Amino acid sequence: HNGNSSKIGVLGVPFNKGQPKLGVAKGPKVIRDAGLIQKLSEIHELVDVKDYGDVSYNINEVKEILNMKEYPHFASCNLEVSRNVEKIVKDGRICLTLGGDHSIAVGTVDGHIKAKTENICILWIDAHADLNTNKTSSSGNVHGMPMALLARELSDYWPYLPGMDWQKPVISIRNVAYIGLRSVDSYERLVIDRLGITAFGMEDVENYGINTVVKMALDRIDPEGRRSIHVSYDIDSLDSLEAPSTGTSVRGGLTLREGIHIMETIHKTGRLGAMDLVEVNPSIGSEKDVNRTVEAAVHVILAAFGHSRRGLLPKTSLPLQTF
Ligand code: Z70
Ligand code: MN
Ligand code: MN
Repeated sequence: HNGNSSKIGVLGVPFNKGQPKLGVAKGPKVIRDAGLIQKLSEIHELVDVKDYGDVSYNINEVKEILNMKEYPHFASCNLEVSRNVEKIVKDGRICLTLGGDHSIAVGTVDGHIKAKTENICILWIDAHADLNTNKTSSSGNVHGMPMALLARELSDYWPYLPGMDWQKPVISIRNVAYIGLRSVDSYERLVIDRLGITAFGMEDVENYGINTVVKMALDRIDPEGRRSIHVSYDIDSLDSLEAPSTGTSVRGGLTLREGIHIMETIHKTGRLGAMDLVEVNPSIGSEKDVNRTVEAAVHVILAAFGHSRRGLLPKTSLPLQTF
């Protein structure tokens, strides 16, 4: 592992304007209330976790953009997200960002890129591709657009976006892989095909198994094992039965075991640079549904930072005669 692998910085982004359901702004609170910080610090004795609190922003009065709902909020919030993530990564910590809806990944990826000297790659774990532009989106919801905003190859398909000039440099789509797709819009599908984007849908998880899928994904986006890995984890990648409390749950998704397996594999690379955990919405479903969803999120996060299902050896070994 690299020297930073046990230093974690947690950032909350209670942002809900990338989609219409308000409760997703309470994601950071419910995940923290489940004891996340304490549980992270208990993974093993070398873990050093610092909570940087929640991002707040002042709205910049930029002009509205056609078919991008709440665009001024999106642009203003993501600038602050980027600044905060950049600072946390420069502090030598792996930045764990708790959303909020998935539109905040524009800021988290940007901050990660700006903080690192080496190139980064992205693993986007999601039921959806989030690859719409304002011209192809049928919803106008910006949480369906972050990957299209980040991809260099799609920059010509966007109008000039006032208030987003800070968002540079963007990443090549060749350094991005998807896992978990099962609800892809037709123009997103076209872009995936035309650009040859590495995209593992649920049928690939069935055909190859999750272990092979993660290995193939990493081999494509980080063939030499030298990049800083950004994992953008949408909780709706998990099956509706595992994570019911999310805005757009889609059945037939990843099991929690598959979700955990992905993050254990990422942890073992020693190159996780930043992770987003987004789209947990505690206003959706029953109390039991919310608890189940939050527990799933916590499991996935703990796996990313080295929690082992094999258990830990004791810190000090007792004299043998004790047994
Ligand atoms: C659709 C759109 C989306 C999450 C829904 C849905 C996108 N492709 N993303 N839920 N997390 O509106 O663009
Ligand atoms: Mn998403
Ligand atoms: Mn999604």
